[in-house]
Amino acid sequence: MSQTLSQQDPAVAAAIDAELNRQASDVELIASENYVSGPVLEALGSALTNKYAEGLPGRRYYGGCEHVDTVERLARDRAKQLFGSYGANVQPHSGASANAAVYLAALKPGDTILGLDLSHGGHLTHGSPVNMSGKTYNATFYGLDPQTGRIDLDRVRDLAREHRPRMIVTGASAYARTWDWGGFRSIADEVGALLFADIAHVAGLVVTGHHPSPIGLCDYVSTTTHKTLRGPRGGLVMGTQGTMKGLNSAVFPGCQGGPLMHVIAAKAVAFAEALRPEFAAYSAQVLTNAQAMASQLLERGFSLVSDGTDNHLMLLDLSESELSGKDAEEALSRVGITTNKNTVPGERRSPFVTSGLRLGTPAMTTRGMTREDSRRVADWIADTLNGSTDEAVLARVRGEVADWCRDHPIPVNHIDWSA
Ligand code: DSN
Repeated sequence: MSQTLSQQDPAVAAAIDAELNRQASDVELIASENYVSGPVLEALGSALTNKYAEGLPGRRYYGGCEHVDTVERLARDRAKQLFGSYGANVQPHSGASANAAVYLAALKPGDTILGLDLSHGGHLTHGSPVNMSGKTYNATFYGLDPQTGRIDLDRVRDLAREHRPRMIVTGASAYARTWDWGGFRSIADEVGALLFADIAHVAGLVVTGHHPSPIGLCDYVSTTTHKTLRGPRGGLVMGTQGTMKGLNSAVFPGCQGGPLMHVIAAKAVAFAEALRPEFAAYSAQVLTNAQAMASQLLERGFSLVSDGTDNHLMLLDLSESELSGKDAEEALSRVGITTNKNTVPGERRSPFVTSGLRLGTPAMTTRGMTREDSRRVADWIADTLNGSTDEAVLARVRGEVADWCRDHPIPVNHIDWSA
Protein backbone atom coordinates (compact mmCIF):
# COMPACT_ATOMS: atom_id res chain seq x y z
CA MET A 1 0.00 0.00 0.00
CA SER A 2 1.43 3.37 -0.94
CA GLN A 3 2.00 5.80 1.87
CA THR A 4 1.94 9.58 1.78
CA LEU A 5 4.82 11.60 3.19
CA SER A 6 2.81 12.50 6.28
CA GLN A 7 2.05 8.81 6.93
CA GLN A 8 5.59 7.60 6.33
CA ASP A 9 7.53 10.47 7.86
CA PRO A 10 5.31 12.74 9.96
CA ALA A 11 8.28 14.66 11.38
CA VAL A 12 9.48 15.87 7.99
CA ALA A 13 5.92 16.41 6.73
CA ALA A 14 5.07 18.52 9.77
CA ALA A 15 8.14 20.72 9.28
CA ILE A 16 7.24 21.25 5.61
CA ASP A 17 3.66 22.16 6.56
CA ALA A 18 4.88 24.54 9.22
CA GLU A 19 7.16 26.26 6.70
CA LEU A 20 4.32 26.58 4.21
CA ASN A 21 2.19 28.15 6.93
CA ARG A 22 5.01 30.55 7.80
CA GLN A 23 5.33 31.55 4.15
CA ALA A 24 1.58 32.05 3.89
CA SER A 25 1.20 34.12 7.05
CA ASP A 26 4.26 36.42 6.79
CA VAL A 27 5.07 39.40 4.60
CA GLU A 28 8.19 38.25 2.78
CA LEU A 29 10.59 41.08 2.02
CA ILE A 30 13.84 39.15 1.58
CA ALA A 31 14.95 40.56 -1.77
CA SER A 32 16.31 37.23 -3.04
CA GLU A 33 13.20 35.16 -2.40
CA ASN A 34 10.02 34.56 -4.37
CA TYR A 35 7.10 32.14 -4.69
CA VAL A 36 7.28 29.67 -7.60
CA SER A 37 4.18 28.53 -9.44
CA GLY A 38 2.49 25.18 -8.92
CA PRO A 39 3.80 23.84 -12.27
CA VAL A 40 7.39 24.77 -11.28
CA LEU A 41 6.90 22.90 -7.98
CA GLU A 42 5.43 19.94 -9.84
CA ALA A 43 8.49 19.66 -12.10
CA LEU A 44 10.76 19.97 -9.03
CA GLY A 45 8.98 17.09 -7.34
CA SER A 46 9.15 14.84 -10.42
CA ALA A 47 10.83 11.48 -11.11
CA LEU A 48 13.59 13.30 -13.00
CA THR A 49 15.46 13.43 -9.70
CA ASN A 50 16.15 9.71 -10.20
CA LYS A 51 18.22 10.19 -13.34
CA TYR A 52 21.99 10.56 -13.81
CA ALA A 53 22.83 12.60 -16.90
CA GLU A 54 26.45 13.74 -16.75
CA GLY A 55 27.38 15.45 -20.01
CA LEU A 56 25.24 17.57 -22.31
CA PRO A 57 22.14 16.64 -24.36
CA GLY A 58 23.12 14.10 -27.03
CA ARG A 59 26.54 13.56 -25.38
CA ARG A 60 25.89 11.83 -22.04
CA TYR A 61 27.92 9.40 -19.99
CA TYR A 62 24.79 7.37 -19.09
CA GLY A 63 22.11 5.50 -21.01
CA GLY A 64 18.41 6.29 -20.84
CA CYS A 65 18.85 10.04 -21.25
CA GLU A 66 16.48 10.61 -24.16
CA HIS A 67 13.76 12.27 -22.07
CA VAL A 68 16.02 14.34 -19.88
CA ASP A 69 17.78 15.44 -23.09
CA THR A 70 14.43 16.84 -24.26
CA VAL A 71 14.02 18.67 -20.96
CA GLU A 72 17.51 20.14 -20.95
CA ARG A 73 17.24 21.27 -24.58
CA LEU A 74 13.95 23.02 -23.76
CA ALA A 75 15.52 24.75 -20.75
CA ARG A 76 18.63 25.78 -22.69
CA ASP A 77 16.72 27.06 -25.73
CA ARG A 78 14.29 29.01 -23.55
CA ALA A 79 17.14 30.54 -21.55
CA LYS A 80 18.85 31.66 -24.75
CA GLN A 81 15.60 33.14 -26.06
CA LEU A 82 14.83 34.85 -22.77
CA PHE A 83 18.23 36.50 -22.36
CA GLY A 84 19.17 36.75 -26.06
CA SER A 85 22.46 35.02 -25.33
CA TYR A 86 24.69 33.08 -27.73
CA GLY A 87 24.91 30.12 -25.37
CA ALA A 88 23.56 28.94 -22.02
CA ASN A 89 24.33 26.14 -19.61
CA VAL A 90 21.41 25.36 -17.31
CA GLN A 91 23.23 22.83 -15.10
CA PRO A 92 24.77 24.93 -12.29
CA HIS A 93 23.20 23.85 -9.03
CA SER A 94 23.32 27.40 -7.65
CA GLY A 95 24.62 30.90 -8.25
CA ALA A 96 27.81 30.03 -6.37
CA SER A 97 28.37 26.99 -8.62
CA ALA A 98 27.70 29.13 -11.69
CA ASN A 99 30.29 31.67 -10.55
CA ALA A 100 32.83 28.96 -9.73
CA ALA A 101 32.46 27.68 -13.30
CA VAL A 102 33.02 31.16 -14.73
CA TYR A 103 36.24 31.56 -12.74
CA LEU A 104 37.45 28.07 -13.64
CA ALA A 105 36.80 28.75 -17.33
CA ALA A 106 38.42 32.17 -17.41
CA LEU A 107 41.17 32.34 -14.77
CA LYS A 108 44.24 30.63 -13.40
CA PRO A 109 44.85 30.42 -9.65
CA GLY A 110 46.50 33.62 -8.48
CA ASP A 111 44.96 35.80 -11.22
CA THR A 112 43.66 39.16 -10.06
CA ILE A 113 39.93 39.89 -9.99
CA LEU A 114 38.28 43.22 -9.19
CA GLY A 115 34.76 43.04 -7.72
CA LEU A 116 32.34 44.96 -5.51
CA ASP A 117 33.26 44.77 -1.83
CA LEU A 118 30.97 42.45 0.16
CA SER A 119 30.28 45.10 2.79
CA HIS A 120 29.23 47.54 0.02
CA GLY A 121 26.65 45.11 -1.39
CA GLY A 122 28.88 42.63 -3.26
CA HIS A 123 28.68 38.86 -2.94
CA LEU A 124 30.79 36.25 -1.14
CA THR A 125 31.68 34.63 -4.46
CA HIS A 126 33.09 37.89 -5.83
CA GLY A 127 36.39 37.50 -3.99
CA SER A 128 35.58 37.38 -0.27
CA PRO A 129 38.54 35.95 1.69
CA VAL A 130 36.27 33.33 3.28
CA ASN A 131 35.13 32.05 -0.12
CA MET A 132 36.90 29.88 -2.69
CA SER A 133 37.03 32.95 -5.00
CA GLY A 134 39.08 34.93 -2.47
CA LYS A 135 41.29 31.98 -1.55
CA THR A 136 42.09 31.01 -5.16
CA TYR A 137 42.41 34.40 -6.85
CA ASN A 138 44.02 37.67 -5.91
CA ALA A 139 40.85 39.57 -5.04
CA THR A 140 40.75 43.36 -5.14
CA PHE A 141 37.66 45.48 -4.61
CA TYR A 142 35.82 48.63 -5.59
CA GLY A 143 33.25 50.17 -3.24
CA LEU A 144 30.41 52.67 -3.26
CA ASP A 145 31.03 56.40 -3.17
CA PRO A 146 30.41 57.35 0.49
CA GLN A 147 28.54 60.53 -0.53
CA THR A 148 26.21 59.07 -3.15
CA GLY A 149 26.00 55.39 -2.18
CA ARG A 150 26.60 54.59 -5.86
CA ILE A 151 29.40 53.00 -7.88
CA ASP A 152 31.79 55.67 -9.15
CA LEU A 153 33.16 54.44 -12.49
CA ASP A 154 36.07 56.91 -12.37
CA ARG A 155 37.18 55.27 -9.12
CA VAL A 156 36.71 51.80 -10.66
CA ARG A 157 38.89 52.88 -13.60
CA ASP A 158 41.62 54.08 -11.24
CA LEU A 159 41.53 50.76 -9.36
CA ALA A 160 41.59 48.79 -12.61
CA ARG A 161 44.63 50.76 -13.78
CA GLU A 162 46.31 50.13 -10.44
CA HIS A 163 45.53 46.39 -10.07
CA ARG A 164 45.41 45.36 -13.78
CA PRO A 165 42.81 42.61 -13.08
CA ARG A 166 42.42 39.63 -15.39
CA MET A 167 38.68 39.90 -14.76
CA ILE A 168 36.33 42.64 -13.58
CA VAL A 169 33.35 41.22 -11.68
CA THR A 170 30.06 43.14 -11.71
CA GLY A 171 26.77 42.43 -9.98
CA ALA A 172 25.72 42.50 -6.35
CA SER A 173 23.38 41.16 -3.73
CA ALA A 174 22.52 44.49 -2.14
CA TYR A 175 22.92 47.31 -4.66
CA ALA A 176 19.81 49.35 -5.40
CA ARG A 177 21.11 51.19 -8.47
CA THR A 178 21.48 50.46 -12.19
CA TRP A 179 24.60 48.73 -13.51
CA ASP A 180 26.36 50.54 -16.35
CA TRP A 181 27.80 47.55 -18.18
CA GLY A 182 28.88 49.71 -21.13
CA GLY A 183 30.95 51.82 -18.72
CA PHE A 184 32.52 48.71 -17.18
CA ARG A 185 33.22 47.33 -20.67
CA SER A 186 35.24 50.39 -21.60
CA ILE A 187 37.28 50.05 -18.38
CA ALA A 188 37.81 46.32 -19.01
CA ASP A 189 38.93 47.03 -22.57
CA GLU A 190 41.32 49.73 -21.42
CA VAL A 191 43.13 47.40 -18.98
CA GLY A 192 42.74 44.20 -21.05
CA ALA A 193 40.40 42.51 -18.55
CA LEU A 194 37.59 40.05 -19.06
CA LEU A 195 34.17 41.30 -17.94
CA PHE A 196 31.79 39.14 -15.90
CA ALA A 197 28.24 40.07 -14.82
CA ASP A 198 26.52 38.16 -12.02
CA ILE A 199 22.92 39.28 -12.53
CA ALA A 200 21.36 36.98 -9.93
CA HIS A 201 19.37 39.81 -8.36
CA VAL A 202 18.19 41.71 -11.40
CA ALA A 203 17.76 38.85 -13.92
CA GLY A 204 13.96 39.12 -14.00
CA LEU A 205 14.23 42.86 -14.59
CA VAL A 206 16.86 42.34 -17.31
CA VAL A 207 14.76 39.87 -19.33
CA THR A 208 11.76 42.19 -19.26
CA GLY A 209 13.68 45.34 -20.25
CA HIS A 210 13.44 46.94 -16.79
CA HIS A 211 17.22 46.92 -16.31
CA PRO A 212 19.92 47.11 -19.02
CA SER A 213 21.21 43.74 -20.20
CA PRO A 214 24.88 42.76 -19.95
CA ILE A 215 24.50 40.32 -22.87
CA GLY A 216 26.75 41.47 -25.70
CA LEU A 217 28.88 43.55 -23.34
CA CYS A 218 30.18 40.90 -20.94
CA ASP A 219 32.27 37.82 -21.68
CA TYR A 220 30.44 35.82 -19.02
CA VAL A 221 27.02 36.23 -17.42
CA SER A 222 25.71 34.18 -14.51
CA THR A 223 22.46 34.26 -12.61
CA THR A 224 20.40 32.36 -10.13
CA THR A 225 16.96 31.33 -11.31
CA HIS A 226 14.98 31.86 -8.12
CA LYS A 227 15.05 35.57 -7.29
CA THR A 228 13.39 38.15 -9.57
CA LEU A 229 13.30 35.40 -12.25
CA ARG A 230 10.83 33.45 -10.05
CA GLY A 231 12.03 29.96 -10.94
CA PRO A 232 13.39 27.06 -8.88
CA ARG A 233 16.47 27.47 -6.68
CA GLY A 234 19.39 27.05 -9.09
CA GLY A 235 21.97 28.65 -11.37
CA LEU A 236 22.55 29.44 -15.03
CA VAL A 237 25.64 30.60 -16.96
CA MET A 238 25.80 32.27 -20.32
CA GLY A 239 28.72 32.88 -22.62
CA THR A 240 29.68 34.13 -26.06
CA GLN A 241 30.82 32.26 -29.16
CA GLY A 242 34.35 32.55 -27.78
CA THR A 243 33.66 31.55 -24.16
CA MET A 244 30.77 29.06 -24.22
CA LYS A 245 32.76 25.89 -24.93
CA GLY A 246 35.13 26.52 -22.02
CA LEU A 247 32.19 27.41 -19.80
CA ASN A 248 30.43 24.12 -20.55
CA SER A 249 33.56 22.13 -19.59
CA ALA A 250 34.01 24.22 -16.47
CA VAL A 251 30.48 23.36 -15.27
CA PHE A 252 30.99 19.64 -15.97
CA PRO A 253 33.42 18.04 -15.33
CA GLY A 254 35.14 21.11 -13.89
CA CYS A 255 32.88 21.96 -10.96
CA GLN A 256 29.98 19.51 -10.84
CA GLY A 257 28.99 15.91 -11.46
CA GLY A 258 25.47 14.88 -12.42
CA PRO A 259 23.05 17.72 -13.15
CA LEU A 260 19.81 17.98 -11.14
CA MET A 261 17.43 17.12 -13.97
CA HIS A 262 14.28 17.75 -11.92
CA VAL A 263 15.55 21.28 -11.23
CA ILE A 264 16.42 21.75 -14.91
CA ALA A 265 12.84 20.75 -15.79
CA ALA A 266 11.57 23.35 -13.31
CA LYS A 267 13.92 25.95 -14.85
CA ALA A 268 12.42 25.17 -18.28
CA VAL A 269 8.90 25.71 -16.89
CA ALA A 270 9.91 28.98 -15.21
CA PHE A 271 11.68 30.29 -18.34
CA ALA A 272 8.49 29.67 -20.36
CA GLU A 273 6.57 31.65 -17.72
CA ALA A 274 9.12 34.46 -17.90
CA LEU A 275 8.72 34.67 -21.68
CA ARG A 276 5.05 35.59 -21.22
CA PRO A 277 3.70 39.17 -21.21
CA GLU A 278 2.30 38.61 -17.68
CA PHE A 279 5.86 38.28 -16.43
CA ALA A 280 6.82 41.65 -17.94
CA ALA A 281 3.79 43.19 -16.17
CA TYR A 282 4.85 41.49 -12.93
CA SER A 283 8.40 42.91 -13.23
CA ALA A 284 7.04 46.41 -13.86
CA GLN A 285 4.95 46.07 -10.69
CA VAL A 286 8.03 44.89 -8.72
CA LEU A 287 9.66 48.22 -9.63
CA THR A 288 6.56 50.31 -8.94
CA ASN A 289 6.27 48.69 -5.52
CA ALA A 290 9.93 49.22 -4.67
CA GLN A 291 9.63 52.90 -5.60
CA ALA A 292 6.51 53.31 -3.48
CA MET A 293 8.05 51.51 -0.47
CA ALA A 294 11.27 53.51 -0.72
CA SER A 295 9.54 56.87 -0.99
CA GLN A 296 7.25 56.13 1.95
CA LEU A 297 10.20 55.04 4.11
CA LEU A 298 11.98 58.29 3.20
CA GLU A 299 8.80 60.26 4.03
CA ARG A 300 8.70 58.51 7.40
CA GLY A 301 12.22 59.81 8.11
CA PHE A 302 14.33 56.73 7.40
CA SER A 303 17.57 56.82 5.42
CA LEU A 304 18.27 54.60 2.44
CA VAL A 305 21.69 53.90 0.98
CA SER A 306 21.84 56.00 -2.24
CA ASP A 307 18.58 57.67 -1.12
CA GLY A 308 16.33 55.34 -3.08
CA THR A 309 16.25 52.53 -5.61
CA ASP A 310 16.22 51.78 -9.34
CA ASN A 311 15.40 48.11 -8.92
CA HIS A 312 13.59 45.59 -6.72
CA LEU A 313 15.45 46.27 -3.47
CA MET A 314 16.49 48.99 -1.07
CA LEU A 315 18.86 49.17 1.85
CA LEU A 316 17.67 50.87 5.01
CA ASP A 317 20.64 52.69 6.53
CA LEU A 318 20.54 52.45 10.35
CA SER A 319 24.09 53.77 10.91
CA GLU A 320 22.78 56.73 12.88
CA SER A 321 20.12 54.70 14.71
CA GLU A 322 20.33 53.02 18.09
CA LEU A 323 18.59 50.10 16.44
CA SER A 324 21.02 47.81 14.57
CA GLY A 325 20.17 45.77 11.48
CA LYS A 326 19.85 42.72 13.75
CA ASP A 327 17.46 44.56 16.10
CA ALA A 328 15.36 45.72 13.14
CA GLU A 329 15.22 42.23 11.60
CA GLU A 330 14.13 40.76 14.94
CA ALA A 331 11.51 43.45 15.63
CA LEU A 332 9.97 42.99 12.18
CA SER A 333 10.01 39.25 12.58
CA ARG A 334 7.83 39.65 15.68
CA VAL A 335 5.11 41.30 13.56
CA GLY A 336 5.36 38.77 10.72
CA ILE A 337 7.58 40.75 8.33
CA THR A 338 10.61 38.79 7.14
CA THR A 339 13.74 40.74 6.14
CA ASN A 340 17.49 40.36 6.48
CA LYS A 341 20.07 42.48 8.21
CA ASN A 342 22.79 43.70 5.87
CA THR A 343 26.04 45.62 6.06
CA VAL A 344 26.09 49.18 4.73
CA PRO A 345 29.03 51.03 3.16
CA GLY A 346 31.40 52.20 5.91
CA GLU A 347 29.90 49.59 8.27
CA ARG A 348 30.92 50.06 11.90
CA ARG A 349 29.01 47.15 13.46
CA SER A 350 29.93 43.47 13.06
CA PRO A 351 28.50 41.45 10.13
CA PHE A 352 26.33 39.58 12.67
CA VAL A 353 24.82 42.85 13.88
CA THR A 354 25.13 45.32 10.95
CA SER A 355 23.69 48.79 10.38
CA GLY A 356 21.45 47.96 7.46
CA LEU A 357 18.28 46.14 6.55
CA ARG A 358 17.67 44.87 3.03
CA LEU A 359 14.09 45.02 1.74
CA GLY A 360 12.79 43.73 -1.58
CA THR A 361 9.47 43.52 -3.39
CA PRO A 362 9.65 40.43 -5.71
CA ALA A 363 7.88 37.95 -3.43
CA MET A 364 5.08 40.22 -2.24
CA THR A 365 4.44 41.40 -5.79
CA THR A 366 3.86 37.76 -6.78
CA ARG A 367 1.24 37.76 -4.02
CA GLY A 368 -0.55 40.74 -5.48
CA MET A 369 0.99 43.66 -3.58
CA THR A 370 -0.01 47.00 -5.13
CA ARG A 371 1.58 50.45 -4.92
CA GLU A 372 -0.80 51.34 -2.07
CA ASP A 373 -0.01 48.08 -0.26
CA SER A 374 3.70 48.87 -0.60
CA ARG A 375 3.24 52.21 1.14
CA ARG A 376 1.30 50.42 3.84
CA VAL A 377 4.11 47.87 4.27
CA ALA A 378 6.54 50.80 4.63
CA ASP A 379 4.26 52.22 7.34
CA TRP A 380 4.21 48.86 9.13
CA ILE A 381 8.02 48.85 9.02
CA ALA A 382 8.25 52.43 10.26
CA ASP A 383 5.67 51.88 13.04
CA THR A 384 7.43 48.69 14.17
CA LEU A 385 10.93 50.15 14.19
CA ASN A 386 9.75 53.36 15.88
CA GLY A 387 7.68 51.39 18.41
CA SER A 388 9.73 48.26 18.82
CA THR A 389 9.21 48.22 22.59
CA ASP A 390 5.52 49.12 22.48
CA GLU A 391 3.50 45.89 22.65
CA ALA A 392 0.28 47.62 21.52
CA VAL A 393 1.94 48.88 18.33
CA LEU A 394 3.45 45.47 17.62
CA ALA A 395 0.10 43.72 18.18
CA ARG A 396 -1.73 46.14 15.85
CA VAL A 397 0.83 45.71 13.07
CA ARG A 398 0.87 41.93 13.54
CA GLY A 399 -2.91 41.90 13.12
CA GLU A 400 -2.82 44.03 9.96
CA VAL A 401 -0.06 41.87 8.48
CA ALA A 402 -2.09 38.73 9.23
CA ASP A 403 -5.22 40.22 7.61
CA TRP A 404 -3.30 41.18 4.46
CA CYS A 405 -1.75 37.72 4.20
CA ARG A 406 -5.12 36.02 4.66
CA ASP A 407 -6.57 38.15 1.85
CA HIS A 408 -3.60 37.45 -0.45
CA PRO A 409 -2.91 33.70 -0.53
CA ILE A 410 0.24 32.46 -2.26
CA PRO A 411 -0.87 31.99 -5.89
CA VAL A 412 -0.54 28.61 -7.60
CA ASN A 413 -0.75 29.84 -11.19
CA HIS A 414 1.22 32.91 -12.22
CA ILE A 415 0.24 32.92 -15.88
CA ASP A 416 -3.13 32.76 -17.63
CA TRP A 417 -2.28 30.18 -20.29
CA SER A 418 -5.75 30.39 -21.87
CA ALA A 419 -5.12 33.98 -22.99
N1 DSN B 1 22.29 35.05 -0.49
C1 DSN B 1 21.76 35.66 -1.67
C2 DSN B 1 21.00 36.89 -1.35
O1 DSN B 1 20.26 36.86 -0.41
O2 DSN B 1 21.12 37.89 -2.04
C3 DSN B 1 22.80 35.89 -2.65
O3 DSN B 1 23.44 34.70 -2.90
